[in-house]
Amino acid sequence: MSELHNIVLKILEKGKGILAADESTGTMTKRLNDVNVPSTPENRLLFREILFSSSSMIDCIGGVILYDETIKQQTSKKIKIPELISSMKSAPGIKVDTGAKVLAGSPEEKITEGLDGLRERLKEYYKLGAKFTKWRGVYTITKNFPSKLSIQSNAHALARYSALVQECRMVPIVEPEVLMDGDHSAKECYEKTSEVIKKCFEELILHKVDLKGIILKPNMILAGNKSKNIITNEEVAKLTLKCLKDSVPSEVPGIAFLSGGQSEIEATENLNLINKYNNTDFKMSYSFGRALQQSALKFWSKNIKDIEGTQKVFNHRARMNTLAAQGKWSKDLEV
Ligand code: 5MM
Repeated sequence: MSELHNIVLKILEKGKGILAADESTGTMTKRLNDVNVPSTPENRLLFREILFSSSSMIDCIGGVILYDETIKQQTSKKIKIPELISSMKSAPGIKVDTGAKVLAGSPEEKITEGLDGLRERLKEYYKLGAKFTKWRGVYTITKNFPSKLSIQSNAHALARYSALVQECRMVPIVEPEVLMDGDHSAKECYEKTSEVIKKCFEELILHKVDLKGIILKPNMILAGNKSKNIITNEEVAKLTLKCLKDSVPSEVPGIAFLSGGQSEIEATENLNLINKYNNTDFKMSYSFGRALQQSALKFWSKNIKDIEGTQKVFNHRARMNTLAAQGKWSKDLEV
């Protein structure tokens, strides 16, 4: 079995998922400001160190996606962050894109940048202990979007990124995120997500990426957050499964969903149903940012010295999602 395939299986073993703690400084500042905590490097580290040393890291979190600032930081006890994560039997990962910028030729859309100098940055991250990486392409749904240009150019970037990452012996997380923003129906989300994912695999294959050594990080199939036609959780799960079954090659070992602005419980409930109905060979887990951290951040902001209390809140969410990744979650466990 290849080294990369092994890393994927280890990250997603026994219902484990991924903690997406790769908020750029701008996003993290917004998250902290929303709960009235000043966004300093020390505070960003403090909150993240609390999460990374929680007990659920050992049995629930197979990998943590870090941001450039965090992977180079040390804990209060002078332990390097990637070492702390590895000591919790989890894999350190790193976001390597440099953000979504205006797409020339279709200025209302975005193209993710970061390919220039990537090979050299990857070598540095590998030395720092990273076992996997992440790159996110973003797509909006409106009457005319996502355009062919945005679908094609983001797929091309995701594939070039993935090939470089595998060359450097790390697992690429391929994240094409079709945003939930808008009044589109679930049917439109299904159609656009299918088109986006199919194009990504066309490019990944063209760039000779080993599909057994990647993790796909897609959105679930949801109606837009301003849509009047909300669908049930059962329908979300069934449409999501149908979309992935039709558009993801069977060699791909693992799929780890983003939460995309769903509430914590909603994301867990949908993941649970996806696993209950899973009729594919894909491992279906989570790579949540907001849906893993929201309540812990809220608690911590009001009890900044209460490390144990914050970890209790985080451990609960991680455990609920690991149960959901095995189709074993139920609402009564949430109390
Ligand atoms: C954690 O948020 C990530 C970083 O976003 P920025 O680069 O904009 O700061 C983000 O890429 C995240 O990994 C995914 O979108 C999934 O996060 P959610 O919150 O949707 O699960």
